[in-house]
Amino acid sequence: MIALQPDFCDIALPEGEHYSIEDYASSKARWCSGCGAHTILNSVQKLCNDKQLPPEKTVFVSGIGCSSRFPHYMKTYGFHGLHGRAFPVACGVKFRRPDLNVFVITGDGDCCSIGAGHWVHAIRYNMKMVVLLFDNAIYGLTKKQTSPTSPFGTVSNTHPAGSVLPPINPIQATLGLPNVSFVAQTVDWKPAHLNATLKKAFDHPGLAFVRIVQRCPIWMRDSYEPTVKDPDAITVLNHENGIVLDEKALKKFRHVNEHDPSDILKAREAAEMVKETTPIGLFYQNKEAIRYDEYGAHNLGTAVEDRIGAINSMMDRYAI
Ligand SMILES: Cc1ncc(C[n+]2csc(CCOP(=O)(O)OP(=O)(O)O)c2C)c(N)n1
Repeated sequence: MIALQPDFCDIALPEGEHYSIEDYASSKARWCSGCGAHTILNSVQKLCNDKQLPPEKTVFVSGIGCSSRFPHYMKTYGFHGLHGRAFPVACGVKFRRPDLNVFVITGDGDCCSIGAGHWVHAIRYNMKMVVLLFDNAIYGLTKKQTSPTSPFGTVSNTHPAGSVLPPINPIQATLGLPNVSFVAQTVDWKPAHLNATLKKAFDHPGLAFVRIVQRCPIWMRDSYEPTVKDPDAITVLNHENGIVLDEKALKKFRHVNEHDPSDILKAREAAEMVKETTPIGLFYQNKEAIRYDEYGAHNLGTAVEDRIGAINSMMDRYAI
């Protein structure tokens, strides 16, 4: 395997200086009151601060949707792109600028509907980045159309009599892809778990896919409220190599299952649990999966001179 220079992302601040949370906060978020995106934003700013990420070395790439407004609220580089296209943009950024910390912010419509093809290939490329799927199970920005993750029977503007197809389970779908290397799930209303999940994702040497079950109080209150209110509705996937909570935080959950994240077959089994409960934690991690960005940093294994030579000989074919 080709190795990257080891400390690409480590840009030290001058002695004695450090970034504060305010250094990552930009304009006031314009999401609805009670929207889960607010807590995710706080958690991401906390992560940036804890990790002391240089804002000029950090980029948030999004598609289109309420959630995709995220880059506007970070005082880092950002790219609020085209619907469903956050993945190819982020992969392009990482491929050419491996020194940057890259985050993808995408909604369930953005990722699992119009962007589904890009989602598949980004997982397989496994470039080092953190992907946050804000899953509110509805198209929020366009005011309540059925999304691929809407629960069966969801009443929406596109399906006034209730949706008729079974939803995509993004965890299960991602775990079915080749070269998948990190799949986790959390919920926006459990800050200790959310923070620990983001930290684990950032530390992963590859693409960390995190589905965040997100509250949309305007269009989907009935869908998430039982999970928020019922302490029996969540099951923590616990393991020393998983998302580790301290004893006090772990005690707040009634249901804790041991789950070894190195076992992909067990991970796929755990992904099936969604029918009875909302599992949160690290489903799967493989730190050894091939990373396409490592090849990009070295021109896919070809020396620059070879590439220039190839271009010149191609051009020569057209010379008279
Ligand atoms: C090519 C294209 N098709 C459709 C739209 C309209 N559109 C904007 S946002 C959106 C859905 C967003 O839903 P989701 O990704 O779940 O994000 P949320 O708003 O719920 O955060 C759609 C269909 C668009 N902007 N561009």
